[in-house]
Amino acid sequence: MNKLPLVALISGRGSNLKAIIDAQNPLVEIRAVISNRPQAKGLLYAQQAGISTEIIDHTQFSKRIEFDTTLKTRIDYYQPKLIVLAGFMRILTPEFINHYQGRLLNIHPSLLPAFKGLHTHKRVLESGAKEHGTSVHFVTEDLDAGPIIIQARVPVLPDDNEEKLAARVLQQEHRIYSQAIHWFAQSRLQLQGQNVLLDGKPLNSWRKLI
Ligand code: NHR
Ligand code: GAR
Repeated sequence: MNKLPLVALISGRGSNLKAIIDAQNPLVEIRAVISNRPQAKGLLYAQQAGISTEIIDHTQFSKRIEFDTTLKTRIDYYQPKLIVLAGFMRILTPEFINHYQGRLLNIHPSLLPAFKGLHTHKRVLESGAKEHGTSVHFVTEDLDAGPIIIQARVPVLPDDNEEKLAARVLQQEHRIYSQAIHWFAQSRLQLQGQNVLLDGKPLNSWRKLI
């Protein structure tokens, strides 16, 4: 069987990476994990699993494009068919994004298009919203606005704080990221312009929400 070669980009804790590793999907081969932060805990999960790791410290680059060019060179060394952002915290330049058109995924901690950007849990709590969640999307130039593949929702509870809410969302992240990767590895998932196709058919909103 042909395994899907994958490279994961991380910046920190790496719980999404761990969930992908622990899923042990026989269709997926994680070729490398690259972090922009030397101290990222997620690197340890990769090392424990015998996966190659690299650090490309963004603070060592004066321009975004230089960081992105180096990152691209290192990613391409592993010849991945899929690149996943797993808690990766650097905005990527259009040149980088275009190079990986249709094979770059991100998991974002909100029900997109609501709450793009950073600090989503805090902002959701402040907004008084009754529900929250997470989305996996294809990455495009527009920040957190690429076509959505799959979402999961969670309730916001009366005694929630940022930590409790984040933990509830995170459980769902681990589930839906593995699902999206599995679909991609089965060659069932495709980006066509602004549409996501599953089995050749556009995904409509109720099929995205699980
Ligand atoms: N790049 C592009 N072009 N498009 C997207 O949709 C991207 C992206 C890079 C990362 C993840 C995203 C998220 O899920 C992501 C999506 C970082 C920032 C950010 O502001 C925003 C969104 C996301 C990731 N980063 C700061 C920056 O200046 C740095 C913050 C830090 O280092 O802690 O790059 O939310
Ligand atoms: C996750 O909640 C992920 O959705 C979010 O950061 C966390 C990373 O956790 N991503 C972003 O906010 C991207 N800007 P992890 O390192 O344990 O996977």
